[in-house]
Amino acid sequence: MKPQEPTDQPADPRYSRRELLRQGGLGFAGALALGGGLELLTRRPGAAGTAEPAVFAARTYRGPYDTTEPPSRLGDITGYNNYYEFGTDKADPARHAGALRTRPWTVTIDGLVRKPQTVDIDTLQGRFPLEDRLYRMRCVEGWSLVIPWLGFPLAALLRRVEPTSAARYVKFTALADPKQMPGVRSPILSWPYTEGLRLDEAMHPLTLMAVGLDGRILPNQNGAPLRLVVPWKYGFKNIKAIVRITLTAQQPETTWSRAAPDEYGFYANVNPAVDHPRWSQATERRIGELGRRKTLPFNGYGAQVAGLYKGMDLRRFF
Ligand SMILES: Nc1nc2c(c(=O)[nH]1)N[C@H]1C(S)=C(S)[C@@H](COP(=O)(O)O)O[C@H]1N2
Ligand SMILES: [Mo]
Repeated sequence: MKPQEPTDQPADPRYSRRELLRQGGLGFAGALALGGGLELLTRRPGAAGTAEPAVFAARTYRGPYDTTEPPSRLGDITGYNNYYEFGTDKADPARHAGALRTRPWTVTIDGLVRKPQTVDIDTLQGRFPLEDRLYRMRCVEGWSLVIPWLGFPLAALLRRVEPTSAARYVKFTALADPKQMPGVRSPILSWPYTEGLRLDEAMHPLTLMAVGLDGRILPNQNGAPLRLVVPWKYGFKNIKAIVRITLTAQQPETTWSRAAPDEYGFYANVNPAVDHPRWSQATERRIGELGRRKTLPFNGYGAQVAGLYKGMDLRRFF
């Protein structure tokens, strides 16, 4: 992951916070949000990522977990991506991920749980009320976006499968299908892509399983049909195209820390005080903005999550 600079584009006024507030009655939009998301998510996968109008653009994002910053331009969120299964260029996922078949799709939840299961994605997402969450995302390469996710808390899923008292970590595994994913045919990373969280991180209310974006079904390039979102960590923790969630006693191996253990740690908490060996992490470029802004500890979520790491040396556990 070498740092790459995006082309700067002016923020699309349609997605500015002020414009969203101006367009819609807040209460009305709020009431619509949940039902609308569910209805749209029952659409065939072909509806994803098309240029259809943003029916639910007047979303409110006033919940306790939402940033008050304006969402990034939708074209940047869906056009500037990291997804090495489809290539290493930022434009590759938008170009190639559309061909991925995301239905039918099953997710296996296993390991140290009382109720292991393999469940169809539509059945799985139908079990939980979907929530809108406007989160910052900071890639380890030094760029960031503000993304309007739709999903459910990972905690809700985990409670349902009943982790045993021996479970201490959660391991996530992505699809690795060389027939559908050209990047998997080359050894740029060890496939399948895997990630992991400590169980308390996984249970934190900010930790989201995303199935949608901007009120619509998740575009393939953003990780359809199921993708992890942990907003206080570097973007590479946010594993896309999840097929398996395994509760473990030991800290799982993760793709990027395996590829370069001195550069990418298991924790990967956003930390402006700990530089990447090859570049500074003190600042970032918000895609769509000119210049750089300061990177915040825990990506600005310190008040909610710093307590998870009390007493830990965050330079050592980076
Ligand atoms: N399966 C998979 N998930 C992945 C990646 C990947 O290459 N493969 N890239 C990660 C990285 S480095 C980042 S920054 C984010 C990017 O998410 P976005 O493209 O939706 O913004 O996805 C993460 N999830
Ligand atoms: Mo990243």
